[in-house]
Amino acid sequence: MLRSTVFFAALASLFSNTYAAIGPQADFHVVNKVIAPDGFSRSAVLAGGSPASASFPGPLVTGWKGNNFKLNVIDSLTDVSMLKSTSIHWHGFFMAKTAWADGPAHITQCPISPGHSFLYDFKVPDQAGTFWYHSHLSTQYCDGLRGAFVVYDLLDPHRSKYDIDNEDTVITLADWYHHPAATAGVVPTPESNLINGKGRYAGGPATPFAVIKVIKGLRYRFRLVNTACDPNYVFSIDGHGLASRLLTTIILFPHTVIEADGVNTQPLEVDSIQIYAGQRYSFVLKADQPIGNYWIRSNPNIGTRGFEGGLNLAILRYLLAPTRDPTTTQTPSVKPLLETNLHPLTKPAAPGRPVAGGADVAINLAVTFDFSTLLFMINGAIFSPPTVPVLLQIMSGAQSAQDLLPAGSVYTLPPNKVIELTIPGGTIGSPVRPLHSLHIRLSYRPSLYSTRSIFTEYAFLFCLDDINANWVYSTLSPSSEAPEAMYTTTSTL
Ligand SMILES: [Cu+2]
Repeated sequence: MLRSTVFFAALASLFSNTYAAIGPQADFHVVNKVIAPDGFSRSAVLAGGSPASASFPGPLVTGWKGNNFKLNVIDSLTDVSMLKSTSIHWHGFFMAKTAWADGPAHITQCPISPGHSFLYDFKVPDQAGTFWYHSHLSTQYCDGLRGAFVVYDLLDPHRSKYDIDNEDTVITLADWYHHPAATAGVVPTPESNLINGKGRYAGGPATPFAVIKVIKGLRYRFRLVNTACDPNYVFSIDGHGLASRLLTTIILFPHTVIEADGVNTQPLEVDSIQIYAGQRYSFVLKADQPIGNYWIRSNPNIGTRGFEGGLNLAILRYLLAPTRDPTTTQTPSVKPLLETNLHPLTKPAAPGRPVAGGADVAINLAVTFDFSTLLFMINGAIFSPPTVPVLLQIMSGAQSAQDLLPAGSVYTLPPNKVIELTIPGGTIGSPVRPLHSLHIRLSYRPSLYSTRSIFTEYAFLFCLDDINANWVYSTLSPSSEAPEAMYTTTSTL
């Protein structure tokens, strides 16, 4: 068994897409470069292990559970049409005791100015799975600075379910804009949507599709990452959903979700995945169909939808298949991913009583959007970047939340307590049908809680004194959800 796995892994590496990864220790160059991922040339903000290799998406960062990541971000930006400072957020990591390395500009650090560097030095002791990174300075990530980040686990409990899991099984989805974010309008519509950095726009040239290569008979762990600033996507692969499974065999699981946002889940069979900005899913695809080419589809909710003219498509190509475009057709999804059907593989211990109101402290976070100012608010407070980052304000002697800027965005939490957050849905940008991703962070000292809302996302920075502090995060109607569903959400942020 081991020998055959090694053989197939070697074979797969020969049939690879050469997607070079960096990490856990690496220089991370941030540069301006003109690229045309959809056939339209524009200047962009890109990252690379070297200035020459800077690309969109940025380099895949990889490491192992337990690693100490040391990512030295070197700002060499020069293009004044976009932000020249930068800051990078490593999305999904708990950053225990290294809140300073979390990346949100004006919260945990000053932006890195051009000509300077900043070493993000953090440990990942107890997390594994699929993550990502992006600029966390205003809207800069929409100009290109984003990529995937995978933490492998030597003891992955799902390891027996797949044969191949490498750089080539990472699939990034992204929106792409033809104008720099600063001049693109308040809520711009993406001109195109990219799969692994390639795509087409309506009326544009017939640029090459991204090609994902597979070998018949192997099982692939694909790691799907939505790095978009805005859209969500309905992702599917022709011929590899439940429908085809019924036609072939009932033993195989061609499209099985096993991880959501860095948390192992109980296997869940699906035939399409709707994925929102910031979300990640691992799914196992069994390459069990006739050797050939199959369309990979990523239909956005905004921008030019559908697949006319090659939009929102990539190719799944079997080894020995001819090098030509697929002719496959989409079959209706009969088993889409429903997040409420996802459950953690191991049931976490529940803090407090896992019901609404079962925590020591309950805080309601009402997200609203002011159409006159075009600003998001949380409990009526907008986020305006303070001149001194919040973490630095604390280190400079600020003692209470009331002393911290921005006013109205910082909450005091007692240590060693269970905190329940309720984030009502239904408004623009709220968690139900979210427009943007939601970040919740946990770290330890001092007692601080801040919220932000800037254009694309909300972030919550928690600092508690107790390493064993647990979190309850509940949605609008927590009582209707099983506790483990609540905790899937809790632990995936
Ligand atoms: Cu993020």
